[in-house]
Parts: sequence; structure tokens; C-alpha cells
Amino acid sequence: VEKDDSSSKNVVFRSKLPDLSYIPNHVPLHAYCFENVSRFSNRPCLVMGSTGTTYTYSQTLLLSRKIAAGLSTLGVSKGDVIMLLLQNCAEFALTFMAASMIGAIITTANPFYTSGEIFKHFKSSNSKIIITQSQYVNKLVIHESNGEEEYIGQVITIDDPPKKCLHFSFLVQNNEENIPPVIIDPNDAVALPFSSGTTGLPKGVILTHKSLITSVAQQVDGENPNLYLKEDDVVLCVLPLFHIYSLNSVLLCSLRSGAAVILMPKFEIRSLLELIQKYRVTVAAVVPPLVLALAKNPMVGSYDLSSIRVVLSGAAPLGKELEDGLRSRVPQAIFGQGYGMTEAGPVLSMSAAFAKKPLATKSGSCGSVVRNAELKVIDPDTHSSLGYNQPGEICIRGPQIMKGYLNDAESTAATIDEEGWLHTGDIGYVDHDDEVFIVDRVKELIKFKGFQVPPAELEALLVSHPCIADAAVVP
Ligand code: 4UV
Repeated sequence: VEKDDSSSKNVVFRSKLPDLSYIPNHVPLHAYCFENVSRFSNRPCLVMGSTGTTYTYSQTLLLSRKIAAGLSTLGVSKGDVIMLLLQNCAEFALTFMAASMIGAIITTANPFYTSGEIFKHFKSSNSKIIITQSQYVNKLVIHESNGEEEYIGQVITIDDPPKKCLHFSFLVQNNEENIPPVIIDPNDAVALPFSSGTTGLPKGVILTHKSLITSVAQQVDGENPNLYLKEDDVVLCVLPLFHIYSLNSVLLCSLRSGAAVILMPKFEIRSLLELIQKYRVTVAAVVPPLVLALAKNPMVGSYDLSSIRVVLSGAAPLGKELEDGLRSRVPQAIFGQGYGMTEAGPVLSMSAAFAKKPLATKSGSCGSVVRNAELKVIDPDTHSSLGYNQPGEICIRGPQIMKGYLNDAESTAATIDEEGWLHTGDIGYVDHDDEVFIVDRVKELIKFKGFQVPPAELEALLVSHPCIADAAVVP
């Protein structure tokens, strides 16, 4: 803990691990992620769990470049937005890297969204094209004319394309030398996930090359990384990549570190256990409902989970009984939590038990604030900065936080104050060992299985019913 120079009234909490002396956040995201590829070019990078299809690091880089060239032949250029409406798959990761290469922006949507939700997201993100699976294409139809379907935009499918849709192979067949030259500023957007933040409807969260590089570096870079990932690690990717937790802490962190990513399109307990056993998964990023399944499902006892060395839980509060239950199932693993928020880039704190030189941590803690960032706790009413063990609203500051909400200066100003502090709407405290504990939430947000449920969205839906005059939704 230290006094903040700019306003001595702030009590600022810092990481227990030493800051990084250097973060290469002046380069584009793909350059950062692939920086060390030559060290592990023939190692597995993306593995489709269901089929075993594997792309090595050099293949992943090459395919990303081909897709980047393909996107530009379709007219996608710097600043354009591409929507991914996909379950976890290699194409997701490849397109994300490809977009970075041409300065384009990826916005991610949940394939379970209704047509109406997708339309809203597509419009407010100003997306140009959409990459999806044929099973979701019916949600993209605007209207039919002469028996022919009209879609919301250019649709590309990764499997057999319906009429008027392109197949993903159209992107892959391009010459990787044909990527147009582009100048990317560190403050250019690269990802546009949606989040309702502390209030209202979902908004586009502008994450720049600089924010995502900084966040990944805060986790996996340096001599004593907070999240120590190695080339021989096998990282489970069952959490959906359309959510920032998986996108950042699973995919991008693995790419940077040279670990293999085992992609699972959706959670199903038996195939999850089979994959862990088959691929000898070493690192599992999970959410509390998955911890529940691993702790309680009797099937777990019949599988060999001894390869797991790290279990990271995040995105929602985790009860102590569940944590203890999981520990008894994978006793050899280090268990800890991460605490993230889409707008925060996303990681605010992470267990230092995952570090290369691990530190002891307490049950229930969300770890300590990430390196090269500042965290403070404020009184929700007076906004005065609070010390150790005093619960208040958690605020975070650093180069990793979002640039702002897309086309919404008002919400941005309500979330990031003039001194650059991002207000999370979470109530928590920092104990004397610099560990962060979340105890409550003052924002409107409801979380279901780690997913956001913005009350404002449900309220709007309810009042659209002719018999409902007004509605208020609470957790
Ligand atoms: O915006 P969002 O849906 O974002 C997330 C991100 C979670 C991450 C990301 C990267 C990690 O490495 C990781 O471990 C977790 O969930 O929702 C943000 C809100 O979710 C609640 C809290 O209210 C946030 O403001 N939340 C997130 N993590 C935790 C949590 C946690 N560990 N404990 C309690 N609440």
C-alpha cells in the first residue's frame, strides 16, 4: 500500500509481486501474442477437443495471416467491425488474430442470443460482416423476398454455408503476402465485447491493442509471472471465447506463452472429463457452476485428473464449500480465483499462488491486484479512499482498462472518473496481506452462471408486453 502522489488522500493498493519493468504495449496485439512463436513453432497451439484437429503455432500464425488477407479482399479494412457468433473453435482464434493484423475490430456475441439481441448488437457495434455456424444463420434473416433470404450483413459460416452465405475457406485460401500495409496505433480498438457495466443496457466496451497487451502481460510476462504458463502447458478452453475471461486469460495468455489450447464448443461434463484425461490438461479456467460440477458430480471419480496443476475460477463469487469440494477432487492442483470485469481489461486481481514463485493465499480471496496497476477502495457515499479491511467500492487504474464505451460518452464518464479510476460497482476490501475479497455488488448487474443479465434489458422486454405498465428486475 502506498500514498498516491497526485492526491495524497488516496490509499493505493499494489500487487504483491514486483511490477514489470517493461510492457511492449506499443505494438499491435497479434505481434505481441506471436512475438515468441519461433521458440515453439512446431508445438500444438489450437486443438479441437472433439475431433483432435490440431494447429501448431506456425500453422496458427500462417492461417491467421491468410485470413487477414482474405478479410481485406472482402473489403474489411482498418477500424471495421467483424462480429463473431461462434462456439469455441479454431476459426474464432484465427479470425481474432487476423482482425488484429489488418487493424479491424472483433465484437463477440453469444450464439444463444435471440435474433433480436443479435440485431441490436450488430447495429450498435456497426458490424460489417458476421462469422458464424450454419445452425445460427436463421437468426440473421431480416426478411425473405421471392423465397430468398436477406441477411443482416455479409454472412460467413465455418461449416456448409446456406445460400448467399460464404464459406470460411474463402478467407483461408488467400495468399498471406497480400495483407495490406496498415498503421496501428496502440490506442486503436481491437476487441469490442459487450457489457452493461454498472447500469443500463449492454454497451460496446472498447478494448485497445494497448489494453489487451497490458492485461496479458500483467498476467503472464516477466521473471515472476502472476499466472505462470509454460510451453508444455495444456490449457482447457471450455469457457466461451465470446466472454472476455476466456478470450483474455485462456486464449491470449496461452498464445503469448506457447501453451496448447484445448477448445471445447460447449460444456458437457462427460466430454470435459474425457478431454482432461486424454490431453492431460494442466491448467483449467473455470466458473463457479463448473466448480460445482467438478466438486459434486459422481462421474468425476472415474477419470484421471492428476495432470491438472492449476485451477482458476472467476467471473462470479465462489463459496467456500465449493472451493473445499473441488480441492478434495484435485488435491494436487493449486486452486485460486481471478477477479475480472470486461471494462477493466478485464483482470483486476489474480491469485499469487499461480505465480512462478507462488505466494501463500487464503481461501475466498480473489488474489492480489495485478502488477503495474493501482487499486483503491472507496466509500460508496463519500468517495473517500479506505484502508485495509474496510469494504467499499473497488476502483482500478492502469493502461489495461477500456478506452470507453462505444458512442456513449455519458456512460464512459460515469464509469471512468477524471483521475482515470474505473469504478467497478463491486464492494470488496483488501486485507493486511494485500488480498482482495469481494463481498457484494452495488451495480444493477445480475450474473447467471458467470454470464451477464442486465436488469434493464429484462425490464425493457417486460414493459414491451401490452399488459405490463412498468417493471423493475432485481437479483
Ligand atoms: O464483465 P464481466 O462479465 O467480466 C467478468 C470477467 C472475469 C474474469 C476475467 C479474467 C480472469 O482472469 C478472471 O479470472 C475472471 O466476469 O463481469 C464482471 C463482474 O463479475 C463479477 C463482478 O461483479 C464483476 O464486476 N465477478 C467477476 N469475477 C468475480 C466476480 C470473482 N472472482 N468473484 C466475485 N465476483
